[in-house]
Amino acid sequence: MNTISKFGIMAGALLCGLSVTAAGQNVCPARPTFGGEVVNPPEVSSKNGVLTLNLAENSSLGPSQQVRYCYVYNNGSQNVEAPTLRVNPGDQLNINFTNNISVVQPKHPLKSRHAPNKPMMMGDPEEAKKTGDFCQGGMVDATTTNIHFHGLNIPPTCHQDEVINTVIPNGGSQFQYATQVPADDQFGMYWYHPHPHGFSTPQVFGGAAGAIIINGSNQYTQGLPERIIEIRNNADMITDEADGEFSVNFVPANYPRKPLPVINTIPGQKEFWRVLNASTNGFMTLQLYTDHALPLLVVSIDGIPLNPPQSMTTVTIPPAARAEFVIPELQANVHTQLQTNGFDSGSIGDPMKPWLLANVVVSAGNASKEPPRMPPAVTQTRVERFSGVAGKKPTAQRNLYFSEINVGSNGPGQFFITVQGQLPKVFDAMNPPAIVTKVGNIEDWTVSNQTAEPHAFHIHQIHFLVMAIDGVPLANPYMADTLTIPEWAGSGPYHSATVRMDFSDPKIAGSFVYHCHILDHEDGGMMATIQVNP
Ligand SMILES: [Cu+2]
Repeated sequence: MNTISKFGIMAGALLCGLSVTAAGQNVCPARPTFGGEVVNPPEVSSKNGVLTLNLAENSSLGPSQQVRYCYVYNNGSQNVEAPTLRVNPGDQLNINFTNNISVVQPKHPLKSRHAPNKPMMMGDPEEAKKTGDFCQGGMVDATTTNIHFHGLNIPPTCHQDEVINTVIPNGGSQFQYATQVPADDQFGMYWYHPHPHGFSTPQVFGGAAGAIIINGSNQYTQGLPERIIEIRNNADMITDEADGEFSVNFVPANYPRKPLPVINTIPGQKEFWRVLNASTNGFMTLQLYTDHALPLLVVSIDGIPLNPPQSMTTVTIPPAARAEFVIPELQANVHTQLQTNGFDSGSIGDPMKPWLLANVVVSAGNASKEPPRMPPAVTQTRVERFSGVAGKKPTAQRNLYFSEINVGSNGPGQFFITVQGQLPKVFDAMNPPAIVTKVGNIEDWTVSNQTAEPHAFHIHQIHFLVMAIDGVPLANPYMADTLTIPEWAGSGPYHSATVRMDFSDPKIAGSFVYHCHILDHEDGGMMATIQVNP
C-alpha cells in the first residue's frame, strides 16, 4: 500500500477545516543542512533521581514547504530540538509539556494516496468539554497530540503513558507527565514520540521524536565513545523519485544529489552506536561498509541486551526499533559508509532500496570530535525485568493477523489487526477491547501477516519474548517491543512470529494498544486495544 512516499495526508487533513494558523514564535529550530556532521543530540540528564524538564511540541514549514513538527527544549540560552532524556533505573521523569502546534499549510499540497486521516472522537467528549481535562478524550486532529514513551515499561494511565484518551489540544495547552522509570528496566535506548491516533504519521514524519537512554554499561560497552544515531524520514525531501529518503540526526541523506552526512571518528577505536529507527515506515538493513560489510557486535535490541551479544554484518530493524552495537576499530583513510542495504517490502509495500546514510570519516584529527565515553560497567547484580519470562508457563494462547483492504490504487485503504475468530475492524476508540486479560497472565501470541507487505508488530507497556518464527523455535529467543512480520508472497503459509507476553507487573494494568508501527498503517486503523484487569 503506497504510504509515506505520497505524503499528501497532511495537506489533505489540513485542507479539511482544521485550525490553520500562521507560524508564530513557536517554530522549529533550524535543522542541519546537507553534508553536516552527525553529532549526538542535546541531552537532559536526571539529577538526584529526578529529571524534570519543560518540553514543547512546535511546528513550522520547512524550506520545501513540508510541515516540520519538533520537540523543543530551552537549554537556558536557546531552543534545541529533540533532546535525549537521560535517566537511571528508578528515576522520576517529569515533563511539563506544552502543545504549540500551529499547523501550517504546505504551499503545494501533494495528492493523498493514503488511508484517511480523519479527525476521530476519542474518550468521552462531553466529559472532556465539561472538565477541560485532557485525560477524558476529545476530537483528535492534526493539531492535537500526546506523548508515548516507547519501550518504557510504565503504567498506561493518563499523565504517564496513555494514548487512547489523552488528547492535548494546541494553542499552548499545558499538560504534566509524571512517571517513574521502573527500577528493573534494562539499561538501553528507548524513545518518545507523539501518538494521536490518525495523526501520528505527520508528527513523527515531521521530526517529532527523541531518544530516552536508561544509563548503564556492561562489559561490552564500558569506556567506549557513545554515539546516538537517530534515523528519520526527512520531511523536506519529498519528491516523486525519492522514496525512502532519510536523515541522520536531522542531517539529510540524499546522495548522490547532495553530500552525505558525516560521522567523524578516530582510527583504532571501537565505538558504541545506539541507533533509533525513528522513520515512520523504513525497514532498515544497517551496514557499516568499506569494500565489505564490517562485523557489528549487537549488544541489545529495543533496549534489552542480547544474551550473548551477536556479531552481524547486517542489522535489520523495523520502524520504531532500536539496535545498539559495538563497531570495530576503523582504519584511517579507508572509505567507510553507514548504509541501509535495501529491504524486500513485498509487492505493495513502500520500496526500500539501498540508501547511503553517512560517510564515516576516520582520522586522527577527529580526536576532539569524539562523543563522551560510556561509564564503567555496572557490577552490582540486579534483577532485571523479563529475565525469567522464557521459563514461565503460558496461561493462554492467541492467534492474531494483519490484513488490509485496498480500495483502488489511489487509496485510501483499510488496515486491520485482528484476533483470529473476531471480525476485522479498523481501530476506533469506541471499539470494545479485542483482548481482555489480567495481571499475572502469561500469553503466547502467534501474529501472522496475510498481506503483500511487511508489518511491524508493536505493543505498548511491555516487551515480548520472540520465541519462534514461522513456527520454528529460535535457538536464542530475545526480547523486543517492535517486530517485523514479513509479507505473504501469494502462496504457501503466512509468515508469523510467536511471542510471549508477560503481564505480571500490576503497574501495567489498564487499557492500552498494540499496532503496526508503520505509522500510517496505525493511523489507518491497524491497531486494537487490550485491557489488562488488575
Ligand atoms: Cu503495517
